[in-house]
Amino acid sequence: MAINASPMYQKAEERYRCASSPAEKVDALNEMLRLVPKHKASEKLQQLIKERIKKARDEMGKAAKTGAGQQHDPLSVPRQGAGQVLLLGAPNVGKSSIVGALSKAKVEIAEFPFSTHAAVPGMALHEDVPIQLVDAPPVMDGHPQPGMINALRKADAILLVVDLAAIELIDQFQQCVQLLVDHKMSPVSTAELSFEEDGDDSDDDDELGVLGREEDEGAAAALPKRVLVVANKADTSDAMENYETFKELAETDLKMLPISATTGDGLPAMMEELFSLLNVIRVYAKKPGKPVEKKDPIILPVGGTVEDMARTIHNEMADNLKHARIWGGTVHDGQQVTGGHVLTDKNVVELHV
Ligand SMILES: Nc1nc2c(ncn2[C@@H]2O[C@H](COP(=O)(O)OP(=O)(O)OP(=O)(O)O)[C@@H](O)[C@H]2O)c(=O)[nH]1
Ligand SMILES: [Mg+2]
Repeated sequence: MAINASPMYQKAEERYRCASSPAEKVDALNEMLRLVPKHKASEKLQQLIKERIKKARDEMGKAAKTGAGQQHDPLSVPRQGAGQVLLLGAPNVGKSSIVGALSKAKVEIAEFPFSTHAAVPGMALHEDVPIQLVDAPPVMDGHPQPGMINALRKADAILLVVDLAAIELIDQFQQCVQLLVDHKMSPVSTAELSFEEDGDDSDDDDELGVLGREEDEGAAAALPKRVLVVANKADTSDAMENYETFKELAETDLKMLPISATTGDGLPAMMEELFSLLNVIRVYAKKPGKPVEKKDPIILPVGGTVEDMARTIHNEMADNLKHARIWGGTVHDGQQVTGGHVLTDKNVVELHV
Protein backbone atom coordinates (compact mmCIF):
# COMPACT_ATOMS: atom_id res chain seq x y z
CA MET A 1 0.00 0.00 0.00
CA ALA A 2 1.52 3.26 -1.11
CA ILE A 3 0.39 5.14 1.97
CA ASN A 4 2.45 2.78 4.12
CA ALA A 5 -0.16 2.24 6.81
CA SER A 6 1.11 0.99 10.15
CA PRO A 7 -0.04 -2.22 11.84
CA MET A 8 -1.92 -0.03 14.34
CA TYR A 9 -3.84 1.54 11.45
CA GLN A 10 -4.56 -1.87 9.98
CA LYS A 11 -5.89 -3.02 13.35
CA ALA A 12 -8.29 -0.05 13.41
CA GLU A 13 -9.29 -0.86 9.84
CA GLU A 14 -9.97 -4.44 10.93
CA ARG A 15 -12.27 -3.08 13.64
CA TYR A 16 -14.01 -0.91 11.06
CA ARG A 17 -14.64 -3.97 8.89
CA CYS A 18 -16.17 -5.86 11.80
CA ALA A 19 -18.22 -2.92 13.11
CA SER A 20 -21.88 -3.79 13.46
CA SER A 21 -23.24 -0.35 14.35
CA PRO A 22 -22.68 3.22 13.16
CA ALA A 23 -21.24 4.11 16.59
CA GLU A 24 -18.61 1.41 16.26
CA LYS A 25 -17.83 2.59 12.75
CA VAL A 26 -17.30 6.17 13.93
CA ASP A 27 -15.06 4.93 16.69
CA ALA A 28 -12.90 2.83 14.37
CA LEU A 29 -12.80 5.54 11.67
CA ASN A 30 -11.67 8.17 14.17
CA GLU A 31 -8.88 5.84 15.19
CA MET A 32 -7.97 5.32 11.52
CA LEU A 33 -7.86 9.06 10.96
CA ARG A 34 -5.62 9.50 13.97
CA LEU A 35 -3.22 6.79 12.80
CA VAL A 36 -3.12 7.30 9.04
CA PRO A 37 0.28 8.59 7.93
CA LYS A 38 -0.13 12.31 7.25
CA HIS A 39 1.53 12.98 3.93
CA LYS A 40 0.66 13.92 0.36
CA ALA A 41 0.06 10.35 -0.80
CA SER A 42 -2.56 9.74 1.86
CA GLU A 43 -4.58 12.94 1.38
CA LYS A 44 -7.24 11.17 -0.66
CA LEU A 45 -7.55 8.47 1.97
CA GLN A 46 -7.80 11.02 4.79
CA GLN A 47 -10.57 12.73 2.88
CA LEU A 48 -12.38 9.44 2.37
CA ILE A 49 -12.13 8.58 6.06
CA LYS A 50 -13.64 11.97 6.94
CA GLU A 51 -16.51 11.37 4.50
CA ARG A 52 -17.15 7.96 6.04
CA ILE A 53 -17.17 9.47 9.53
CA LYS A 54 -19.76 11.98 8.40
CA LYS A 55 -21.87 9.23 6.83
CA ALA A 56 -21.69 7.03 9.93
CA ARG A 57 -22.55 10.03 12.14
CA ASP A 58 -25.59 10.72 9.97
CA GLU A 59 -26.64 7.09 10.37
CA MET A 60 -26.20 7.43 14.13
CA GLY A 61 -28.36 10.55 14.11
CA LYS A 62 -31.10 8.86 12.11
CA ALA A 63 -31.03 5.80 14.32
CA ALA A 64 -31.32 7.95 17.44
CA LYS A 65 -34.38 9.72 15.99
CA THR A 66 -36.23 6.58 14.98
CA GLY A 67 -35.15 4.65 18.03
CA ALA A 68 -33.51 2.08 15.78
CA GLY A 69 -30.00 1.12 16.78
CA GLN A 70 -31.04 1.64 20.36
CA GLN A 71 -31.80 -2.03 20.74
CA HIS A 72 -28.96 -3.38 22.74
CA ASP A 73 -26.67 -6.01 21.39
CA PRO A 74 -27.42 -8.88 23.78
CA LEU A 75 -24.14 -10.76 23.44
CA SER A 76 -21.83 -7.81 22.97
CA VAL A 77 -19.03 -7.40 25.50
CA PRO A 78 -16.51 -4.52 25.51
CA ARG A 79 -13.10 -5.74 24.42
CA GLN A 80 -10.39 -5.91 27.06
CA GLY A 81 -6.82 -7.22 27.26
CA ALA A 82 -4.75 -8.36 24.29
CA GLY A 83 -7.80 -9.51 22.36
CA GLN A 84 -11.30 -10.88 22.57
CA VAL A 85 -11.85 -14.61 21.99
CA LEU A 86 -15.44 -15.80 21.70
CA LEU A 87 -16.32 -19.42 22.45
CA LEU A 88 -18.44 -21.13 19.84
CA GLY A 89 -19.87 -24.61 20.08
CA ALA A 90 -22.78 -27.00 20.40
CA PRO A 91 -24.59 -27.42 23.75
CA ASN A 92 -22.77 -29.13 26.62
CA VAL A 93 -19.33 -29.35 24.98
CA GLY A 94 -17.70 -27.57 27.93
CA LYS A 95 -17.47 -23.93 26.83
CA SER A 96 -18.35 -22.55 30.26
CA SER A 97 -16.01 -25.05 31.93
CA ILE A 98 -13.08 -23.77 29.84
CA VAL A 99 -13.75 -20.12 30.72
CA GLY A 100 -14.30 -21.14 34.36
CA ALA A 101 -11.01 -23.09 34.49
CA LEU A 102 -8.94 -20.18 33.17
CA SER A 103 -10.52 -17.10 34.72
CA LYS A 104 -12.45 -15.82 37.70
CA ALA A 105 -15.62 -15.39 35.61
CA LYS A 106 -18.79 -16.63 37.26
CA VAL A 107 -19.88 -19.05 34.56
CA GLU A 108 -22.88 -21.36 34.63
CA ILE A 109 -21.71 -25.00 34.32
CA ALA A 110 -24.25 -27.80 34.19
CA GLU A 111 -24.62 -31.43 33.17
CA PHE A 112 -27.57 -30.50 31.00
CA PRO A 113 -27.38 -28.58 27.70
CA PHE A 114 -28.37 -24.92 27.15
CA SER A 115 -27.18 -23.85 30.57
CA THR A 116 -25.55 -20.63 29.35
CA HIS A 117 -27.87 -17.82 28.22
CA ALA A 118 -25.68 -14.73 28.22
CA ALA A 119 -22.19 -13.73 27.19
CA VAL A 120 -19.85 -13.95 30.18
CA PRO A 121 -16.35 -12.49 29.81
CA GLY A 122 -13.38 -13.76 31.80
CA MET A 123 -9.75 -12.68 31.75
CA ALA A 124 -7.34 -15.57 31.14
CA LEU A 125 -3.57 -15.29 31.18
CA HIS A 126 -0.98 -16.48 28.73
CA GLU A 127 2.11 -15.87 30.88
CA ASP A 128 1.59 -12.19 31.78
CA VAL A 129 -0.66 -11.38 28.81
CA PRO A 130 -4.36 -11.05 29.62
CA ILE A 131 -6.62 -12.49 26.94
CA GLN A 132 -10.38 -12.02 27.18
CA LEU A 133 -12.38 -15.24 26.80
CA VAL A 134 -16.10 -14.76 26.29
CA ASP A 135 -18.40 -17.64 27.21
CA ALA A 136 -21.51 -17.71 25.05
CA PRO A 137 -24.75 -19.62 24.65
CA PRO A 138 -24.57 -22.72 22.46
CA VAL A 139 -25.52 -22.94 18.80
CA MET A 140 -27.59 -25.86 17.68
CA ASP A 141 -28.26 -26.95 14.09
CA GLY A 142 -26.94 -23.65 12.81
CA HIS A 143 -29.44 -21.60 14.86
CA PRO A 144 -27.58 -18.95 16.80
CA GLN A 145 -29.17 -16.88 19.53
CA PRO A 146 -29.87 -13.20 18.71
CA GLY A 147 -26.65 -11.22 18.83
CA MET A 148 -24.39 -14.22 18.28
CA ILE A 149 -23.45 -13.33 14.71
CA ASN A 150 -22.54 -9.78 15.70
CA ALA A 151 -20.49 -11.12 18.58
CA LEU A 152 -18.69 -13.53 16.25
CA ARG A 153 -17.94 -10.76 13.76
CA LYS A 154 -16.58 -8.50 16.44
CA ALA A 155 -14.36 -11.03 18.24
CA ASP A 156 -10.66 -10.97 17.40
CA ALA A 157 -10.64 -14.76 17.37
CA ILE A 158 -13.01 -17.65 17.84
CA LEU A 159 -12.42 -20.70 20.01
CA LEU A 160 -14.45 -23.43 18.35
CA VAL A 161 -15.15 -26.11 20.96
CA VAL A 162 -16.18 -29.72 20.27
CA ASP A 163 -16.74 -32.61 22.67
CA LEU A 164 -14.55 -35.72 22.36
CA ALA A 165 -17.12 -37.72 24.32
CA ALA A 166 -19.98 -36.89 21.94
CA ILE A 167 -20.97 -39.18 19.07
CA GLU A 168 -21.92 -36.16 16.95
CA LEU A 169 -18.40 -34.72 17.26
CA ILE A 170 -17.90 -34.11 13.53
CA ASP A 171 -21.38 -32.59 13.18
CA GLN A 172 -20.62 -30.22 16.05
CA PHE A 173 -17.56 -29.00 14.17
CA GLN A 174 -19.14 -28.79 10.74
CA GLN A 175 -22.20 -26.92 11.96
CA CYS A 176 -20.03 -24.26 13.57
CA VAL A 177 -17.94 -23.81 10.43
CA GLN A 178 -21.12 -23.69 8.35
CA LEU A 179 -22.57 -21.03 10.62
CA LEU A 180 -19.54 -18.81 10.02
CA VAL A 181 -19.55 -19.41 6.29
CA ASP A 182 -23.31 -18.78 6.04
CA HIS A 183 -22.75 -15.40 7.66
CA LYS A 184 -19.89 -14.36 5.41
CA MET A 185 -17.02 -15.23 7.69
CA SER A 186 -14.20 -17.37 6.44
CA PRO A 187 -12.40 -19.35 9.18
CA VAL A 188 -8.59 -19.16 9.06
CA SER A 189 -5.80 -20.36 11.33
CA THR A 190 -3.41 -17.59 10.42
CA ALA A 191 -2.63 -14.64 12.65
CA GLU A 192 -2.06 -12.35 9.68
CA LEU A 193 -5.39 -11.64 7.99
CA SER A 194 -5.52 -10.96 4.30
CA PHE A 195 -8.46 -8.90 3.17
CA GLU A 196 -7.99 -9.56 -0.50
CA GLU A 197 -11.12 -9.25 -2.57
CA ASP A 198 -11.87 -11.01 -5.77
CA GLY A 199 -12.06 -8.96 -8.91
CA ASP A 200 -9.75 -6.40 -10.39
CA ASP A 201 -9.24 -3.58 -7.97
CA SER A 202 -7.54 -0.63 -9.54
CA ASP A 203 -4.32 0.58 -7.91
CA ASP A 204 -6.26 3.54 -6.72
CA ASP A 205 -8.70 1.42 -4.78
CA ASP A 206 -5.86 -0.57 -3.35
CA GLU A 207 -4.28 2.56 -2.00
CA LEU A 208 -7.54 3.43 -0.27
CA GLY A 209 -7.83 0.00 1.29
CA VAL A 210 -11.16 -1.14 2.62
CA LEU A 211 -12.76 2.27 2.16
CA GLY A 212 -11.95 2.42 -1.52
CA ARG A 213 -13.65 -0.87 -2.15
CA GLU A 214 -16.73 -0.63 -0.05
CA GLU A 215 -18.88 1.36 -2.43
CA ASP A 216 -19.41 -1.64 -4.67
CA GLU A 217 -19.66 -4.15 -1.91
CA GLY A 218 -22.70 -5.95 -3.25
CA ALA A 219 -20.79 -9.19 -3.50
CA ALA A 220 -18.56 -8.43 -0.53
CA ALA A 221 -15.85 -10.96 0.15
CA ALA A 222 -16.10 -12.97 3.35
CA LEU A 223 -14.52 -11.54 6.48
CA PRO A 224 -11.51 -13.65 7.45
CA LYS A 225 -11.96 -14.93 11.01
CA ARG A 226 -9.21 -16.37 13.14
CA VAL A 227 -10.32 -19.72 14.55
CA LEU A 228 -8.69 -22.21 16.91
CA VAL A 229 -10.43 -25.57 17.29
CA VAL A 230 -10.25 -27.30 20.66
CA ALA A 231 -11.51 -30.81 21.29
CA ASN A 232 -12.55 -30.84 24.93
CA LYS A 233 -13.02 -33.68 27.43
CA ALA A 234 -9.71 -35.32 26.43
CA ASP A 235 -9.83 -37.01 29.84
CA THR A 236 -12.78 -39.24 28.94
CA SER A 237 -12.39 -42.84 27.78
CA ASP A 238 -11.42 -43.33 24.11
CA ALA A 239 -10.96 -39.57 23.82
CA MET A 240 -7.61 -39.73 22.04
CA GLU A 241 -8.88 -42.35 19.62
CA ASN A 242 -11.87 -40.13 18.89
CA TYR A 243 -9.52 -37.19 18.44
CA GLU A 244 -7.51 -39.02 15.77
CA THR A 245 -10.70 -39.97 13.92
CA PHE A 246 -11.98 -36.41 14.24
CA LYS A 247 -8.76 -35.00 12.79
CA GLU A 248 -9.05 -37.34 9.84
CA LEU A 249 -12.73 -36.82 9.12
CA ALA A 250 -12.99 -33.08 9.78
CA GLU A 251 -11.02 -32.38 6.59
CA THR A 252 -9.88 -28.97 7.66
CA ASP A 253 -6.68 -26.96 7.68
CA LEU A 254 -7.74 -25.23 10.87
CA LYS A 255 -5.37 -25.74 13.77
CA MET A 256 -6.75 -28.01 16.50
CA LEU A 257 -5.75 -29.18 19.96
CA PRO A 258 -7.08 -31.73 22.44
CA ILE A 259 -7.78 -30.22 25.88
CA SER A 260 -9.53 -31.03 29.12
CA ALA A 261 -11.24 -28.28 31.09
CA THR A 262 -11.55 -30.75 33.97
CA THR A 263 -7.89 -31.77 34.33
CA GLY A 264 -6.40 -28.65 32.75
CA ASP A 265 -4.45 -30.70 30.20
CA GLY A 266 -3.76 -28.72 27.04
CA LEU A 267 -5.01 -25.41 28.44
CA PRO A 268 -1.56 -23.70 28.57
CA ALA A 269 -0.91 -24.86 24.99
CA MET A 270 -4.32 -23.49 24.01
CA MET A 271 -3.55 -20.10 25.57
CA GLU A 272 -0.20 -20.00 23.77
CA GLU A 273 -1.93 -20.71 20.46
CA LEU A 274 -4.47 -17.98 21.13
CA PHE A 275 -1.70 -15.51 21.89
CA SER A 276 0.03 -16.18 18.60
CA LEU A 277 -3.29 -16.20 16.74
CA LEU A 278 -4.10 -12.70 18.03
CA ASN A 279 -1.04 -11.36 16.21
CA VAL A 280 0.14 -9.13 19.03
CA ILE A 281 3.31 -8.60 21.02
CA ARG A 282 3.87 -7.44 24.60
CA VAL A 283 6.45 -4.83 25.51
CA TYR A 284 7.38 -3.20 28.79
CA ALA A 285 7.98 0.48 29.46
CA LYS A 286 11.07 1.28 31.53
CA LYS A 287 11.62 4.63 33.18
CA PRO A 288 15.06 6.19 32.54
CA GLY A 289 17.37 5.55 35.45
CA LYS A 290 15.08 2.90 36.95
CA PRO A 291 15.77 -0.85 36.86
CA VAL A 292 14.01 -3.10 34.36
CA GLU A 293 10.66 -4.21 35.76
CA LYS A 294 8.72 -6.64 33.64
CA LYS A 295 5.17 -5.91 34.64
CA ASP A 296 2.02 -4.44 33.11
CA PRO A 297 2.88 -5.26 29.51
CA ILE A 298 1.73 -2.92 26.76
CA ILE A 299 0.07 -4.81 23.93
CA LEU A 300 0.86 -3.83 20.33
CA PRO A 301 0.04 -5.44 17.00
CA VAL A 302 2.86 -7.43 15.42
CA GLY A 303 4.94 -4.87 13.52
CA GLY A 304 4.25 -2.16 16.11
CA THR A 305 7.01 0.45 16.50
CA VAL A 306 8.56 2.47 19.32
CA GLU A 307 6.37 5.37 18.21
CA ASP A 308 3.21 3.21 18.34
CA MET A 309 4.14 2.21 21.85
CA ALA A 310 4.66 5.85 22.87
CA ARG A 311 1.26 6.69 21.38
CA THR A 312 -0.50 4.08 23.51
CA ILE A 313 0.90 5.90 26.57
CA HIS A 314 0.20 9.45 25.37
CA ASN A 315 0.00 11.26 22.03
CA GLU A 316 2.41 13.89 23.32
CA MET A 317 4.88 11.20 24.24
CA ALA A 318 4.92 10.05 20.60
CA ASP A 319 5.06 13.58 19.19
CA ASN A 320 8.00 14.58 21.38
CA LEU A 321 9.89 11.32 21.15
CA LYS A 322 13.63 11.79 20.57
CA HIS A 323 14.84 8.22 20.74
CA ALA A 324 14.49 5.05 22.79
CA ARG A 325 16.73 2.43 24.32
CA ILE A 326 15.79 -1.22 24.05
CA TRP A 327 16.60 -4.38 25.95
CA GLY A 328 15.89 -7.95 24.92
CA GLY A 329 15.22 -9.54 21.57
CA THR A 330 17.57 -9.07 18.65
CA VAL A 331 19.15 -5.77 19.77
CA HIS A 332 22.16 -5.26 22.02
CA ASP A 333 21.00 -4.49 25.52
CA GLY A 334 20.37 -0.80 25.90
CA GLN A 335 20.78 -0.11 22.18
CA GLN A 336 19.56 3.28 21.04
CA VAL A 337 16.88 3.28 18.33
CA THR A 338 14.53 5.78 16.67
CA GLY A 339 10.72 5.93 16.70
CA GLY A 340 10.35 3.83 13.57
CA HIS A 341 12.11 0.82 15.09
CA VAL A 342 9.89 -2.28 14.99
CA LEU A 343 9.54 -3.88 18.42
CA THR A 344 9.43 -7.59 19.17
CA ASP A 345 7.69 -9.56 21.91
CA LYS A 346 9.09 -8.96 25.42
CA ASN A 347 11.20 -5.92 24.49
CA VAL A 348 11.85 -3.52 27.36
CA VAL A 349 11.72 0.04 26.09
CA GLU A 350 12.98 3.27 27.63
CA LEU A 351 11.38 6.24 25.91
CA HIS A 352 13.30 9.54 25.80
CA VAL A 353 11.43 12.76 25.08
N1 LIG B 1 -15.01 -35.22 31.66
C1 LIG B 1 -15.10 -33.95 31.36
N2 LIG B 1 -16.27 -33.29 31.53
C2 LIG B 1 -16.30 -31.98 31.19
C3 LIG B 1 -15.17 -31.29 30.68
N3 LIG B 1 -15.54 -30.00 30.44
C4 LIG B 1 -16.82 -29.90 30.78
N4 LIG B 1 -17.30 -31.08 31.24
C5 LIG B 1 -18.68 -31.37 31.70
O1 LIG B 1 -19.57 -31.20 30.61
C6 LIG B 1 -20.80 -30.65 31.06
C7 LIG B 1 -21.13 -29.39 30.30
O2 LIG B 1 -20.20 -28.39 30.65
P1 LIG B 1 -20.48 -26.85 30.38
O3 LIG B 1 -19.20 -26.15 30.64
O4 LIG B 1 -21.69 -26.41 31.11
O5 LIG B 1 -20.79 -26.91 28.82
P2 LIG B 1 -21.27 -25.71 27.87
O6 LIG B 1 -20.68 -25.96 26.52
O7 LIG B 1 -20.99 -24.40 28.49
O8 LIG B 1 -22.83 -25.99 27.82
P3 LIG B 1 -23.99 -24.96 27.33
O9 LIG B 1 -23.78 -23.67 28.00
O10 LIG B 1 -25.26 -25.62 27.74
O11 LIG B 1 -23.84 -24.90 25.86
C8 LIG B 1 -20.65 -30.45 32.57
O12 LIG B 1 -21.20 -31.54 33.25
C9 LIG B 1 -19.14 -30.37 32.75
O13 LIG B 1 -18.73 -30.76 34.05
C10 LIG B 1 -13.95 -32.02 30.53
O14 LIG B 1 -12.91 -31.52 30.10
N5 LIG B 1 -13.97 -33.34 30.87
MG1 LIG C 1 -22.23 -22.93 28.97
